[in-house]
Amino acid sequence: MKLRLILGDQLSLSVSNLSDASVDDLILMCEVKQEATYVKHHKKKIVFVFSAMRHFAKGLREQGYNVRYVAYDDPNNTGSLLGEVKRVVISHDISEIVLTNPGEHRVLSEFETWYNLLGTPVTLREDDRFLCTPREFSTWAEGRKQLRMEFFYREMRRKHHILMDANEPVGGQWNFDADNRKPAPRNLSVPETFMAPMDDITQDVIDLVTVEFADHFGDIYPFNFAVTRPDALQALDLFISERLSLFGDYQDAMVQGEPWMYHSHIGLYLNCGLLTPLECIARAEEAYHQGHAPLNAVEGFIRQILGWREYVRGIYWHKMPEYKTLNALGANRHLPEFYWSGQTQMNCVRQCVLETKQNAYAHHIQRLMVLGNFALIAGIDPDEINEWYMLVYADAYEWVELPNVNGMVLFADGGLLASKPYAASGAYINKMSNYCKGCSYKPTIKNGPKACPFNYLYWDFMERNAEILSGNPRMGFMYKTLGRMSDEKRQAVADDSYNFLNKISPDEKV
Ligand code: FAD
Ligand code: DLZ
Ligand code: SF4
Repeated sequence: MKLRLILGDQLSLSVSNLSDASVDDLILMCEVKQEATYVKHHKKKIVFVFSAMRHFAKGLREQGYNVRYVAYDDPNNTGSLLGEVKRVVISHDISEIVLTNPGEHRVLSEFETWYNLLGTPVTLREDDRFLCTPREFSTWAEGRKQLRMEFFYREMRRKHHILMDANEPVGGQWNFDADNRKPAPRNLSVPETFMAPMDDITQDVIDLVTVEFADHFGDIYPFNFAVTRPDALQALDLFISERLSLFGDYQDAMVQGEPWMYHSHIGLYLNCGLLTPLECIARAEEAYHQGHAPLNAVEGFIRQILGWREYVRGIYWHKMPEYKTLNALGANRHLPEFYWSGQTQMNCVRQCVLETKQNAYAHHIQRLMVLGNFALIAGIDPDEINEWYMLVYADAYEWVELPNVNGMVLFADGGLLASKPYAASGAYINKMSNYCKGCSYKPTIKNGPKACPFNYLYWDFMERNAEILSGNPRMGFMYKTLGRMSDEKRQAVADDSYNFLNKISPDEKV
């Protein structure tokens, strides 16, 4: 018989190593310490992954497959993927181990050793749930100095014939961002996110995680994530019917007490396999053609999945393992304690951390322009902030987390992914959110004890990295502005930044 190992992010019936599965094969799924603790994942993420795994295994059994499911607290659980595969190989007559390429380089490197360690043939198959293979991406990337997402995205639109009018983009433009990204009006009434019912399987997992992962970050309750494909499809439907039409308009808006906004909240389902990218894209495209959502929203949403999601995965496989070691700006400050506790007077950071803790979710602009922007301009060590992003979000897997952090947020790849760092002062956060109203600092004050730390840290970041960044044509204007600043002003920026950064290092409350 063949052994088919299904990982916690391969929960799709269409996954390639199940495509020719027969009832005579053995399908192995295992909850292992190795995967649950290589970073100390948010408790809610572990509940989500384990419960989704258990539901998926149940579904396979109901279809007649022979499934060996090893629960975390099984006394014989070896704690590792190899250990569990070895137990099967020893006790069964296994002719071949059939795997689908994993989402993380770390796991792929491990799989590649298995034939030598086990002596049983190992076959690795493409993960064809993605719309661009690593090889196709590398072919596209070869010879290009800069790998701009926008050009990749256009090729993906053409290749998959999405939002196309023959050879032209629907609406005559590839990108409608000029119509998007408005701040939220005061009286906005955001619809509730999808809330899945909880069953006994999830309750069992919650009991397990409460005990076994007590020292991990995050809240388990409330637990409303879908853990089955039918529920994940309902979450998608709810997004399409209630939020998609305003997705573009408020894509970059942040409102205190509204963690979900008009985003889709499907990233965790896509990444573990409960939903497939093409079905999400098709539902959005259909909503446009039926007149239920405008083109700026639909194109913007599709670009995230067909463009950004595939593009960051391409970058990951094209550049790993070196990509993980990059630190172009030489950032080396320790991650401040408030990334865990939320205990800071910076209201924007506090709100985003506390929502992350409660929901294992923050929307893109919170991740990028608040939590990421702070890490960038304060010069936080890439390894420490990457570990943080990897463990706090329910949708985090290294193939998507790492390029977003090292490329988009930290500019640690020296500009391979982003043409310039996404650094911003308090003015941006004030424009796009209402956080500043409840803050001890003032976004309009540039220096001194009441000044928004993002203001002086922004200029301090520019000073600190002038050698690397001042030649960047997209930064020219900012460096001209810096050059025109008086010596007193530059000194005030340096002093305020020095004092502030010295306080966060020994974790004083700032
Ligand atoms: P929506 O805003 O509704 O977008 C729809 C879908 O598009 C998402 O579900 C996702 O699949 C895709 N998408 C959107 N933006 C991106 C992007 N930049 N990269 C890849 N896919 C994208 N996304 C993850 O899936 N896992 C991560 O670990 C992750 N870490 C991130 C870390 C940082 C610092 C930043 C700036 C972004 C990160 N993202 C990550 C991308 C994005 O923030 C999340 O995909 C999104 O917030 C998930 O919420 P949603 O499903 O409501 O997305
Ligand atoms: C995220 C995760 C967790 C928390 N636990 C498991 C697990 O116990 N067993 C498993 O097969 N997969 C788990 N996963 C998902 C894996 O970490 C993921 O498959 C790899 O990182 C490769 O992308
Ligand atoms: Fe954040 Fe500055 Fe606004 Fe406070 S004033 S919420 S620190 S941007």
